[in-house]
Amino acid sequence: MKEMSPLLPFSVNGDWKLSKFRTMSECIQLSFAVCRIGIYTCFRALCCKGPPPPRPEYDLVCIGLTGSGKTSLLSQLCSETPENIVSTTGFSIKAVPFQNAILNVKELGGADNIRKYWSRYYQGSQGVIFVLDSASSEDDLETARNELHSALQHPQLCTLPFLILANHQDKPAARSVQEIKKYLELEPLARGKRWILKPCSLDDMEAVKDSFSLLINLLEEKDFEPSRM
Ligand SMILES: Nc1nc2c(ncn2[C@@H]2O[C@H](COP(=O)(O)OP(=O)(O)OP(=O)(O)O)[C@@H](O)[C@H]2O)c(=O)[nH]1
Ligand SMILES: [Mg+2]
Repeated sequence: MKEMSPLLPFSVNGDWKLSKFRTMSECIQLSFAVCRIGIYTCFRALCCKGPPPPRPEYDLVCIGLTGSGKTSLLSQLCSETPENIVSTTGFSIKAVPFQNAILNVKELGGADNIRKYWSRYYQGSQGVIFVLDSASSEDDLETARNELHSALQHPQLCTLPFLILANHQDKPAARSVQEIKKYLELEPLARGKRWILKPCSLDDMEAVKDSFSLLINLLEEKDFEPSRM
């Protein structure tokens, strides 16, 4: 016992050091394992990520009298410079990108001599955008109403969602959306159909984008209500 007693503290101290060493090495191993998992996860995220799912595409037709602002609105939505916009002769097609869909919009020129050919270009449309100038003369508004009624009743369009944009709201003479709604006499013609009537102007493109998002919801058959404003 006399010989053992000096060794006892040394032995306890040695075990303690050994266990401390083991704990430290386990910690280091654990840290390496965590790092390996982290690096592997980052690598997978960066290198093995597949392409994002394709956005659905919809074919739309955009109509409205000349000067109502169809080309201007569509150009802004495509982030094109608004300069050099001229009256559309015939038609023009733009792919308008949104976060959850791509809208292939066929704009038909709204001049008197072009409107009679509109219906030839309706085939294949999945939705309709009708643009009107809220500050136009009574005569022009009446013409716009007649054109809208014809479109709502056309066999190739009558079942499709409609987005009606009461544009030029920035002008002092612009009628309110309530006045326009009354003037357009959408009831009972549009009852049971999917349509949205929204005020807008070129200087508030966020509101225009919101209106298009509602149209996309209708195209996706989400959030269906027979009519809304
Ligand atoms: N103040 C104002 N002017 C607008 C607005 N939207 C369009 N305009 C102007 O209206 C004019 C006609 O616009 P367009 O985009 O060419 O009209 P459109 O409907 O494409 O006409 P067509 O191609 O002939 O059928 C342009 O000078 C535009 O700058 C708006 O909200 N407010
Ligand atoms: Mg145009």
